Amino acid sequence: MTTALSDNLVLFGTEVTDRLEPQHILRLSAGVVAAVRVRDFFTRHQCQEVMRALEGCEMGSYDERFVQPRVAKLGPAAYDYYGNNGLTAEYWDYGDRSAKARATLLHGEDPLDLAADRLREGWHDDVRRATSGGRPMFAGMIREINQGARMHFDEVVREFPGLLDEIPVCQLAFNCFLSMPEGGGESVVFRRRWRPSDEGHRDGYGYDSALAEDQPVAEVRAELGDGVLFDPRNYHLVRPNAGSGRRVTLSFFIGITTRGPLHIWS
Ligand SMILES: O=C(O)CCC(=O)C(=O)O
Ligand SMILES: [Fe+2]
Repeated sequence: MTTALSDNLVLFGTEVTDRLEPQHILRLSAGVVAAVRVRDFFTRHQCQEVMRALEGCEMGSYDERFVQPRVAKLGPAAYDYYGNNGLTAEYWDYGDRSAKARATLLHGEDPLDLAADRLREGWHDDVRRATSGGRPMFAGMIREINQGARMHFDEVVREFPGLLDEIPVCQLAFNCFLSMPEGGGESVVFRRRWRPSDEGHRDGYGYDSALAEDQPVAEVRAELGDGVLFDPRNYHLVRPNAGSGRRVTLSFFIGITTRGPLHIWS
């Protein structure tokens, strides 16, 4: 017997690919890869077009009482609109308005449709909006994180039990980078999931980064147009921008259910 790691044990790394395949999504779900970076998920030209069209669009933000530094976005997150009886009326209303505003940002087309098409190609099956109480949820916010995001996790089945009609066995975060700053803006994913005892180390939506400091970590610096996927049940954070430029993504979660299609929501 040896205590050394066997050569075929898989560690926690980032895979970079030009083409998304079902294997990437399955390896992320199985937890043997930390992140997948798909090069040129959108072309440079498509990103520039969305950014140009976005100039005429007013962005809101996450609830600033909880999310500091401020994170601007177009479109609701379930996180902000979860009441005692599920999603609030504002979620549906703001979701409808945001989807309309987003629907023409890419030469009159919806960048979410493009992202969903690319995911369908990569998954070899359908991509649908997740439903809550029978209603298709909003999916595909446009989010601007320039000053970083604190370490947190996202796990819909734990944070909002009963929200999704179909329970995903695994949740992935998807971010397509429409604009990247000159430096910084890395996504950092730790091989460490939430534990109940972590609640004592929570401040608002963020957790003390010391909780994950000795764990394997993957750091991804996306290039313009890249699509980055990871399992957000692992603690993750975003490093602040360095130098000029904005960090803007098209973002949603992906639920992998025991049936074929992927389910997406924000
Ligand atoms: O923008 C990123 O790199 C990750 C943001 C995030 O927290 C998420 O997608 O869950
Ligand atoms: Fe997150």
